Amino acid sequence: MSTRRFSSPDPELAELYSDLSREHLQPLWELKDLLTPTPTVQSVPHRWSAKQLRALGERAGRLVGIDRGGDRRVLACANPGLDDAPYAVATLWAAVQYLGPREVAPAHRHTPAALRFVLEGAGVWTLVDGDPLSMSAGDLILTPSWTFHEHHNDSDKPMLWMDVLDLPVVAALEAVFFEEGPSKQVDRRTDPVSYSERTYGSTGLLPPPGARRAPAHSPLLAYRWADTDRALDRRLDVTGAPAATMTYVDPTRGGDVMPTMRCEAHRVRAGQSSPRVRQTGSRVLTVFRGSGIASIGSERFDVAAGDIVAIPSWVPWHLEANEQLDAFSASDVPVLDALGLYREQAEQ
Ligand code: GTQ
Ligand code: FE2
Repeated sequence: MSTRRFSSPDPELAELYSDLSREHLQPLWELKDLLTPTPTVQSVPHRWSAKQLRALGERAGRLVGIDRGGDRRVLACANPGLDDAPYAVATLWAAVQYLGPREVAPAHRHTPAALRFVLEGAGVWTLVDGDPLSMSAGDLILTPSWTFHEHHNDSDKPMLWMDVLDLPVVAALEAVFFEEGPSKQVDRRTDPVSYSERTYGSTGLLPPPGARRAPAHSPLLAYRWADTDRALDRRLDVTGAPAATMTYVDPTRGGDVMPTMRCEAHRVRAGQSSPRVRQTGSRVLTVFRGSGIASIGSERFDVAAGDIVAIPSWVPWHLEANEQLDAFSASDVPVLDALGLYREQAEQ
């Protein structure tokens, strides 16, 4: 067992390299592409089409029981640039989860944090530490790090949504833990509205600080489409701009909803474009309504509702709308920000 051995035509150097290798040392002067002028980005721009995601999700629903593969029926977006890794971009897992009528995905928890953005349908409840969060089209649901979560489809129709997890980040930090849930939990699905929303879901109003929870993530765990829709409308109204982006925030801190992921809602007016930017950090974006083009680097993907696209680090991107385009995106920006590594640049 030795580390990589470098070669040289100079016999003395060759001998040095051989001895270095035996001692598990490598000479920096022979190491190329380590400190690059701009980021080396392995993942590539990519689009997963809603049509395929839905059709393949349904097929998996017919063929594969919920008890296979970690009690979740999930198809992971695997970026073609990342070899065989099941990651949509370098730092984010993105997937579609298919839950058939009356099916239950039982409780578990893990240190990677997750979020769900519901693309269509209604009738599923996610219980987060027992708190029942209903899931409907356009809603953002958080299942932060180490919270128990289980999904129940109480309806007669299958449902499909997008999951995003910070799994690649937590795996790189070698901090992945997983635990099965308690087999018996109090089921509060008869609660009309979650505790989380009743406590933290009134815009601009919070209980006294002493009565609040102070977890490392937003204590508000559900962000409803009606609120997002209104916020985007008002923003476009106020700015008169061709496009608007709104950031989902923790109402108690005003910061990102979870320490590792930023969530944003985007709206582009019909026939208009969002500003072209490049940013450090990776992003996955899904179209909620409308259609248009996701221009990512030199790629131009036609996109429509339910499509998922990968936007790798430092690749310029923007959206163009045919009819009004609404989209949701999640990125690792809070991580880059916390480490002083976030950069953003307007592009042509
Ligand atoms: O719903 O609990 O896409 O644990 C990947 C891992 C979803 C989930 C995923 C998970 C889940
Ligand atoms: Fe999970």
